[in-house]
Amino acid sequence: GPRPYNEIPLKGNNGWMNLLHFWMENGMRNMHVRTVQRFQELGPIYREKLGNVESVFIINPDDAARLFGAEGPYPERFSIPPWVAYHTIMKKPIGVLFKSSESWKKDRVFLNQFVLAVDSMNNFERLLTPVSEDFVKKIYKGIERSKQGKFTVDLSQDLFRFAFESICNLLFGERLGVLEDFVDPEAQKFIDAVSTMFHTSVPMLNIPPELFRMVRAKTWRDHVASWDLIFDRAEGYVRNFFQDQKMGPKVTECYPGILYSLLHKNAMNFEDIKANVIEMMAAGVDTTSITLQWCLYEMARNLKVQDMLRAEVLAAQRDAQGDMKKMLKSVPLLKAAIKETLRLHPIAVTIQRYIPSDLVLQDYMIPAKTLVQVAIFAMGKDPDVFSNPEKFDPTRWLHKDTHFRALSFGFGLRQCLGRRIAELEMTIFLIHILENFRIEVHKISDVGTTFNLILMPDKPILFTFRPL
Ligand code: HEM
Ligand code: 2DC
Repeated sequence: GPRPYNEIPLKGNNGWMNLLHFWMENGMRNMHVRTVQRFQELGPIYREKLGNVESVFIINPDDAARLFGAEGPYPERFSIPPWVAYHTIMKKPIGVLFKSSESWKKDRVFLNQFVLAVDSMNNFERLLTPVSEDFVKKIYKGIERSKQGKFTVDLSQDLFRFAFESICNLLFGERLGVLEDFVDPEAQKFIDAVSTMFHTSVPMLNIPPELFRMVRAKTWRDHVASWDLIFDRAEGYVRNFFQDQKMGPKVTECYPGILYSLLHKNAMNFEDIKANVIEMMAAGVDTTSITLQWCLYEMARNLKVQDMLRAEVLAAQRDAQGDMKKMLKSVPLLKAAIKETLRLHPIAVTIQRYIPSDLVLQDYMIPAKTLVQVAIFAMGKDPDVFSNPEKFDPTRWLHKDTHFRALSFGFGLRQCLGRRIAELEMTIFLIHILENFRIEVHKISDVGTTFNLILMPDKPILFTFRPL
């Protein structure tokens, strides 16, 4: 029979000592590197105790397949303790991100129709294209102002604004205008609060946040302040939406946004809709913007790939004669480039599940309720899974065996709710950039990755844009 659980390789049995070492080595911001090292030391499965969290880590696509095959009808992932603490203590309404069992399922099935289903996607292109067009205009302005026929810039702030403008236009069917020269300080505060909320989550990931709260630690106070701002601003946007509705419902044949269609179905109560809209607003800022930044970076360092992608986009443009929906169907390599970007630079260091029943992995018996983490950052760099893993090669995703290798948005019923939105938003953005500019990195230096709950570049990246 399978080997017992406690024989799974483990380094350091005392979770608190491990955490102490981890802190001293500045390991918290290097969570991703740690997983890679552990697999090298301990093999394809290991256990880890950090503070009061114990889990099993796996790296092989076949093991991931087995895990997701056994996730059951109500898959559950690790809940970020400070997020749960904030929502519980402040009595904030929760959406799919925090719900479980039937109440999660009910929200999720309803939301899927409007956010993830193929039909709903038809409406989104119209709302996303103008945002990308504005972004392109902004870069042209920069080129003009520089008077050098090129523009060198750290794009991270503008990409955050782009992502925020995009998700808000999808939700509310209304432009905020944060890509204009004058940026509404309230919008900027929201964007900054989401980043701070992620950043301040890290120290409280493996230590009960109650401890931080008891000693009134700055981390906890900053964390609370950023969630408060997120809720306050998001509720403000929802309220404005209502006031505008009262002035006269939108009488257009145009799609008025996700919030409108959720409200008009009369299937979910207002509190639940609001909680989910707030989660989508917060989820839609850092994720797509950071991924786009990495994609620009990889294209700038791999000019041959950039040329191939541009050739595909220009050919698609000729065929489609300005019809973006048609174009979106003929850019397979560009879509593969997004997958490839997320392989090398995932947002989530792992995808996790609590297994509902006993499960055998690598011939070890793992008991029900254990937290199992698929280390997707480590998988993306594993030469046994991806040949020449360090190479940015989108073609590896075309016509090859990619079984349980594309996990950047998670898997199954509990996968990313915003997946289709994110993919569409990023594809439309990259089409516009590739049609207009050549992208270079100002200084060729390796940019590393840091763990701010989500993985992100460890330093600013300077891009140079030249008109084609
Ligand atoms: C969940 C990644 C963009 C909303 C997740 C999960 C991952 C992820 C890995 C966990 C999935 C799992 O456990 O299987 C990403 C990446 C993005 C992105 C890589 C962009 C590049 C977005 C956007 C939205 C969003 C734009 C806005 C609608 C959510 C929500 C959940 C989630 C609400 C929780 C779903 C649930 O628990 O049912 N995302 N995400 N994400 N994401 Fe995203
Ligand atoms: C962080 O050890 C590291 O999409 C932990 O848009 C395990 C873990 C659990 C859940 C993951 C989280 C990690 C990273 C951030 C994720 C989150 C699930 C959803 C969230 C991946 C890997 C994210 C960024 C959502 C956040 C929405 C929120 C702001 C309302």
